[in-house]
Amino acid sequence: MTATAHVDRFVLDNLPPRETWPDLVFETPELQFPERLNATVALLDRAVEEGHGDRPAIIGRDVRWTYRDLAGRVDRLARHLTESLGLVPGNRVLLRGANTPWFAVAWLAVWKAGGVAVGTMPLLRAKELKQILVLARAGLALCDRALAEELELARRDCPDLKCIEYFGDAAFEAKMAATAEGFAAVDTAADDPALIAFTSGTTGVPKGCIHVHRDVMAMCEVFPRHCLKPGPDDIFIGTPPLAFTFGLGGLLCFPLWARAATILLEKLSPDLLIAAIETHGATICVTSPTAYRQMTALVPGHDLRSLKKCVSAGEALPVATRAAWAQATGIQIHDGIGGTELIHIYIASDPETYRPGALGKVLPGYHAMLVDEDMNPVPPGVEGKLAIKGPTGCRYLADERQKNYVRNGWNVTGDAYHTDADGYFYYHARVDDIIVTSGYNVSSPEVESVLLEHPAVAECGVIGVPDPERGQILKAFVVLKPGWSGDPSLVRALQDHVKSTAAPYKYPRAVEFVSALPRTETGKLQRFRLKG
Ligand code: 3UK
Repeated sequence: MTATAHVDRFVLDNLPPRETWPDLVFETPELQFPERLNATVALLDRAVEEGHGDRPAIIGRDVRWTYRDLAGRVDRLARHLTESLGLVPGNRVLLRGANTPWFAVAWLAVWKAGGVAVGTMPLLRAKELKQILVLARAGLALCDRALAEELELARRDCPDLKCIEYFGDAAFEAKMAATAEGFAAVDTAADDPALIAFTSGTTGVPKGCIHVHRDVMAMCEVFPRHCLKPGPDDIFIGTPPLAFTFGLGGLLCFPLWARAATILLEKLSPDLLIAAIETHGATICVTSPTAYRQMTALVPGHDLRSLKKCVSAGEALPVATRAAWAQATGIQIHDGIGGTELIHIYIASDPETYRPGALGKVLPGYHAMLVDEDMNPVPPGVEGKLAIKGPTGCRYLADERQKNYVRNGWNVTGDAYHTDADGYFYYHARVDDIIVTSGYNVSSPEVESVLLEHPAVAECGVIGVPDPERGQILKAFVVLKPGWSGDPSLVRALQDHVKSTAAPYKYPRAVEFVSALPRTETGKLQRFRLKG
């Protein structure tokens, strides 16, 4: 192992004990990384050296930066961070902003300067920011001026936070313009920490997942290389926040890795996203299943001829959503499952070989198996929990829960699936979202998927509610499409639809019509909030 470049050893010293790490395996040629690796050098500086300097890199509301423009800004900010703000390698920098060009610069500059980026979702409140600041012991924050308020509130209780640098206004632009050009990248080791990604967990203290420079490059060498296959002429667009590793990969690292362009726009609702695809001629869209559902109805009003590929992740992609999108656009979605602990996608579907109802196959570089409670493999067709290992894996920052996630060297994600004889993985649910009713196991996403096939249903969520006779019964919360009214005859029609499409015990005995469903910023349905 080569020497760390980290002068501040906080993250290195708070890695989990070695014996609780997952096995890391680097089997394919593209996963053979050098010992010294800086993600920004590999993704950006190398692109300029290779002659891509004049190609478009980042397109924002009112900017269009080439690779050279972007590299220049990254260098200035990296210089400012180290020379004016005193950043030393290993320091944590809290990052807070919507998806904007300067927010992207912040990530890349922190990496280039050897810092550890701690991304935070734009909607987080002071209380949550404070938790993260304390856990990551961040001394510095780069924050979009528009999101100052909650961070200023959090700051009062965080004496370690010495400095907040605000970007996104004229004062900052002036500061950058006055900073000298060029910056020599910190010569980080491939396994020097580059980011701490906090999980969008629903309960308890957030868990910080440590990822090193090599992990950033490994995520590019798996899903994009083997499945999405972007090229320099592609233009990415989408919604996941850069603070969510789904967005960090899909909207920043993958485009740079491919020497392609990325469109970073704030607050993209489905109607704005579909309009932006058309205006900018985007070729690859990265978003959630809900957004595809909501955009489907809007397709007829738009010219989407530029669009070639679509990525969906974050929660299950129902068969009906995939089919309706394909019908409207001719595009079969790349469904991918990933996680904050693994950094990005490890099982995905390829439009050419997808099977209806299947999530997809394990991607080259990862090994996956389905296991029972005792970590014994289960045969095809039988429900089991996913155990996965590959070039990336779970390393929580000083957290006892490390040993719940890693067992015998495998990452155990908490999701149940079955496989078929050809190695396709069929997603069932998070283990916690499996409902036991009258002794039968039913998965929420499966029933939701069936309900979504009914023409009246726009969105739905299924949970188990206590029942004296059956243990639990299924209850569906349904958002109707315009023009439908939630009366008792529709309740019966929805129940009959489930009974006739799936095993009858899977039908929801209770149905409630609602105007919206609670979702996280990462696009996940919050079923626990439906439980009230
Ligand atoms: C669920 C899915 C079915 C699943 C993520 C792509 O979602 C990401 O990370 P998180 O840590 O959550 C992980 C969990 O979310 N899930 C994600 N994708 C799918 N379920 N089908 C899918 N396609 O329970 C998983 O364990 O928030 C996704 C890339 C990076 C990510 N961080």
